[in-house]
Amino acid sequence: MRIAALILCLAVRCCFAGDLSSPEFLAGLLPAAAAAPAATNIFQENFEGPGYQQSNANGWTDVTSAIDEDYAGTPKLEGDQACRIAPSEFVFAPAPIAPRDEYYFKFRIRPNTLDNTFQFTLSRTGVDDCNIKLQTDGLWIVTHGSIGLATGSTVLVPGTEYFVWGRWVKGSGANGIIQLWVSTVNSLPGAPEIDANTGNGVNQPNLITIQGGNNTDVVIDEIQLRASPIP
Ligand SMILES: [Ca+2]
Ligand SMILES: [Ca+2]
Ligand SMILES: [Ca+2]
Repeated sequence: MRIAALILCLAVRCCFAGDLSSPEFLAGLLPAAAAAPAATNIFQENFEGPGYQQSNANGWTDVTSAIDEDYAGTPKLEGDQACRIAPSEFVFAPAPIAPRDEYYFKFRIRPNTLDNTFQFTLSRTGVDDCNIKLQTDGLWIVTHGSIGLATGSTVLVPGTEYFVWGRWVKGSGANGIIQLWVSTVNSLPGAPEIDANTGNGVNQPNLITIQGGNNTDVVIDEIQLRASPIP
C-alpha cells in the first residue's frame, strides 16, 4: 500500500514536472478572473447630428435658438458639432438626470469671450445643489447648495479649449463635497484645483442645466455624467 502511494506521488510530480506552487500551475486550477465591467456614462451629450443627441423625455428643453446645438465652427472640440451659447439674452437648457448622491462630470469648453458668465448646474426642482460658474475674470467659482465655496486657479483665456472634471457629493448639513479639475489637455490632473467639503446641498439632483447670461459666448461639447471617476 505504501509503495502504491509512493508511485502515485512520483507520477503526479512527473506530470507537472515543475513547481506545483508556480503561478502557471495555480492559474490552471482557478476559475478565470472576471473582467471588470467598463464604466459607462449615465448621461452624455456630444451634440452630433441634427439637434441634441439626447432628445425629448430624456433630453434637453431647447429654451431658445440662442443655444446652437448644431454649431460646426472651427476649431472643433469633439466630433463635427458642439453647442454654442451665443451672445444673447439669458438662456438655458435643462435635461433630466437620474437622482444620485454622487456624480462625476466632465465637459469640454472654449470661451469665445468672457463678457458674461457661463454656468453648469445639477439641481433639484429649482434648487442649485451643484453649480460651477465661469466668471468674467476667467476663473471658475463653485457653489454647493447655497454656499459659494471656492474659486479655481486656472484662468481661462478666450479662444482656448479646456477640459473640466468635477465631483459632487450630496451633504447632510454643511459637509457636501465639490471638487474641480481644469486642464488644456485631455488628461485628468492629479490634484483638484478646488477641493471643498463644507457644502450644504442636501438634495439628489434631477436636472442638468447649461446656461449663459447676456453676451455669454462659449462653445461646449462632450458633456459626461458618471457614477465613477471619468478619465
Ligand atoms: Ca461634438
Ligand atoms: Ca437651439
Ligand atoms: Ca447637433
